[in-house]
Amino acid sequence: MNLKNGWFSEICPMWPGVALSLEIKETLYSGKSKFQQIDLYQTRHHGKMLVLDGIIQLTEFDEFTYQEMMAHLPLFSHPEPKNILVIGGGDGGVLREINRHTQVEKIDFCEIDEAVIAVSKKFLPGLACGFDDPRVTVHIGEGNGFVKNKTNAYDVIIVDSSDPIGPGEALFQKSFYKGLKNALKPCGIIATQGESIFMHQEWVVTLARITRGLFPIQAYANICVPTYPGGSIGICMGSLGPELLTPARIISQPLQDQLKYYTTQIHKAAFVLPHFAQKLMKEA
Ligand code: SPD
Repeated sequence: MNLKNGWFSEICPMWPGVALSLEIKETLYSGKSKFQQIDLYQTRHHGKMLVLDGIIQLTEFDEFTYQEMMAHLPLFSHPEPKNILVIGGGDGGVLREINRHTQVEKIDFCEIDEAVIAVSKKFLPGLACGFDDPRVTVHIGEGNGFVKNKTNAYDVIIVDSSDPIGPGEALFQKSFYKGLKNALKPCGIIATQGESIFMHQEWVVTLARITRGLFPIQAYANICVPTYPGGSIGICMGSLGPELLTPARIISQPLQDQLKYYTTQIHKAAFVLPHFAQKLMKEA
């Protein structure tokens, strides 16, 4: 049981021997969907928190760091992103960020668990605010199967998955990445949840190997997320054309004013890795 004496502790075999604990004021929702246990807590100091199968997906305190970078890094790396696919991210945070891009014309949004969308719409309106945008089409189903039927369809694909245990597992396999590549237009870019350089080095290396084998340009970006294991998480990126390390377009002032984390400087800095992580990437 991860809720004890008013504290939630995130205990997971993927990061043995360490647990982040947050003080809970109230459980707002707790239920089992077809795929996973969904819990929504009001924490005492970090706003609301979404937990799937005992693992923290987001807190209102720091969700902007992850959602902004997952969306704006690939979208600003692409010279003209018009057709976008999002797999996962049923809370809607990444979608909220994509919707800020006025040149985007069409967004396919594929989420396996419609209950996550429903709970987020009810309890996290600050995140799940983009589903009614006329550019968005929601597909409920498995991401792997969805991309298999797509060829030459998207400028940018973003995979906002949970960890590679439970429903997210298929999204960390080479066959899935082959499907992503096939679904991209010739100059397309993918950005996938890339785990932590401190806590999940095997996964970071595995994803680097997979993407390097499939894409001419590959990179790993680091994001600070205080409530994720080790305080950071990565984005694994692959590109069929555009450079990734510097943005293809400079952000406009009105869009910059809406954001809290992403800037042109943060875009470049996110790819600057500590020496041990550079070595990991080289050896991958
Ligand atoms: N260890 C948790 C990783 C969760 C990544 N996905 C979060 C979804 C937020 N939109």
